[in-house]
Amino acid sequence: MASSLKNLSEFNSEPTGNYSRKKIGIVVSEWNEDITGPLLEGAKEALLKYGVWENHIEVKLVPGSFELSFGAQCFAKHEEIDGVICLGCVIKGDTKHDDYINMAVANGLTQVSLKYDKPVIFGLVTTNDHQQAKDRSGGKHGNKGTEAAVTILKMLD
Ligand code: DLZ
Repeated sequence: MASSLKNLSEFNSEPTGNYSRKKIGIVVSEWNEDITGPLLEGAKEALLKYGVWENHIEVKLVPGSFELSFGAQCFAKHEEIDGVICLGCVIKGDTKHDDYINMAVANGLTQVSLKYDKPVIFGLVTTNDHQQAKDRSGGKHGNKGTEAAVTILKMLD
């Protein structure tokens, strides 16, 4: 369904597990922080709502989305971490930089996830403009950070 017709954060099913012992790392890009800040808030709020303890959520900042893969690896290599959420925002510009960053992040996070056998969630907002990003970070299309948190809990079930 086209995103114009749907709040993207409406889920078919909720996470149902007991997540009180789960430890989650969240990597957040500082680039476009007016978007990534609300993504982080949405992710943390959802983790707490479904029972993850606050002191089991650790947040690391990275300068830009390109650095999310390295940040994810820093978390994933620690045995006590159960999974990693990566949050960033890449907005299309006049050049193809967004394609390169988005592809690098998608590939990098996939590699980290498979190497460490843990869920690593792609919470990257990739939009044509700033308004579309606002709409997806607590606006009319929901919050991709919330979606990323729900996704990691479902993957941990
Ligand atoms: C350089 C750059 C540009 C042009 N745009 C974005 C963006 O829209 N979103 C984002 O998260 N990061 C951007 N960056 C920074 C890169 O992700 C990265 O931090 C730098 O290229 C240094 O490796």
